[in-house]
Amino acid sequence: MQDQIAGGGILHRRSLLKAAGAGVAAGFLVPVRATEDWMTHAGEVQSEYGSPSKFARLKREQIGGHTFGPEAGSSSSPLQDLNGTITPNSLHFERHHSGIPAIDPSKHKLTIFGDVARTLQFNYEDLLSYPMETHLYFLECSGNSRRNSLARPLDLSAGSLNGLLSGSEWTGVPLHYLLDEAGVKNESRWIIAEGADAAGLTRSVPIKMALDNVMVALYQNGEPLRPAQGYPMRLFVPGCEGNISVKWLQSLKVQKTPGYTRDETAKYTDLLENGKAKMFSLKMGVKSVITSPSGKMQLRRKGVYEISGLAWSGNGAVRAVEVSADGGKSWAEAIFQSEPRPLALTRFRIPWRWHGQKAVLQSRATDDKGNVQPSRDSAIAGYSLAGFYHYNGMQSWGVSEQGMVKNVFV
Ligand SMILES: Nc1nc2c(c(=O)[nH]1)N[C@H]1C(S)=C(S)[C@@H](COP(=O)(O)O)O[C@H]1N2
Ligand SMILES: [Mo]
Repeated sequence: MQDQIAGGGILHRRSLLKAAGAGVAAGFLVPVRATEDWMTHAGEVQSEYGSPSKFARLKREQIGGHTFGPEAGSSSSPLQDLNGTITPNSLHFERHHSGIPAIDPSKHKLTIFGDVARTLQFNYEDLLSYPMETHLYFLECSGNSRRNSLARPLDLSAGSLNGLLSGSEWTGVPLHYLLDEAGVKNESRWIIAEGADAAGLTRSVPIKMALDNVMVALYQNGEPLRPAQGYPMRLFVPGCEGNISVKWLQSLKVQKTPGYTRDETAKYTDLLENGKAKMFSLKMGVKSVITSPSGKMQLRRKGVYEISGLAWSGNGAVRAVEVSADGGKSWAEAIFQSEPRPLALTRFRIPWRWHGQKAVLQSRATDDKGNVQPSRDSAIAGYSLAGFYHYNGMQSWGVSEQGMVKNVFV
């Protein structure tokens, strides 16, 4: 096994190509014939708005158990069925506290008020005429993967467990343009953002962040925001917990202190074991997850597989991802399939040979600030498990001798 570079069957980066080579060459020997139904008659006509192949069977997984009913629910991106780093808009994860409002943009306004030289009000058309910026960013709910902090591992898919995470190209108006125009007073430190949904979700954003890379997002992956993502406009705070990217944004109040709103006191604080709570822990930690092979999958043949996954960090860009197939005893550095960018999803891969052995697949990301993704034990140490947020421990997938892949704790 000269290609093996770490325990449990992790292979050198070129191994998969070599293994694939034989199969691809054989493929050319099969002649193409018009025997299939779809080659015998014309297909569907073109459409106004496209939809995926019915064979691709893509769907968001619904996450139940929300106390206040289905409108206070969420759905997760099917990470195991996607590749690349962009989540299609139709599969972007959703988290709504009071359902999706149907906002008519001609009746919606964004007001900037408080400690400013002048109160400003913008309508949708006004904002469309500002210069915009476009960036690739991830969005992750701080409750993502929280079920891995429970006592026992749940047998769920990668998307079900870790899919309150999506990656998009976000386009919008840099918030500092609007704040400059309003004239923020010197002693101001916080901006309180409020949504126009029935929940009136309200969060405080440090002004330093607001003047740095925060935007009022209007487009997602090239099209106007979907209602579920905040149409007609949302605040987008890169690298931070999803909750602070207030959807259906209707007001920004500039002030000296945080708002200490319901949404950042009763919830979205990190409760510690000693009964104290950390507030405003906004940045998402460095994290990664193997999306294939992953939970609920079945390996159907012995041979070489491509391990593929996503890595990201709220502190900057991902610098490296290591992969283990023997539960963390040995590691090898994965290859980046996509260019690592700050505050965006990065796709990694590495070949792996499975000959029927038991294995535990894990990935561990390091960001360019030197933060290393913790093990599950260190990720939960010191926190109260009642109401856990910001879980960024390593995801472990156990592979049985029969090829069943399952969420495990090691
Ligand atoms: N107004 C408003 N903004 C909101 C929410 C909400 O319920 N209402 N949910 C928040 C939470 S908890 C998250 S994780 C993200 C989810 O964004 P998405 O639904 O576009 O994925 O939006 C945030 N912004
Ligand atoms: Mo969230």
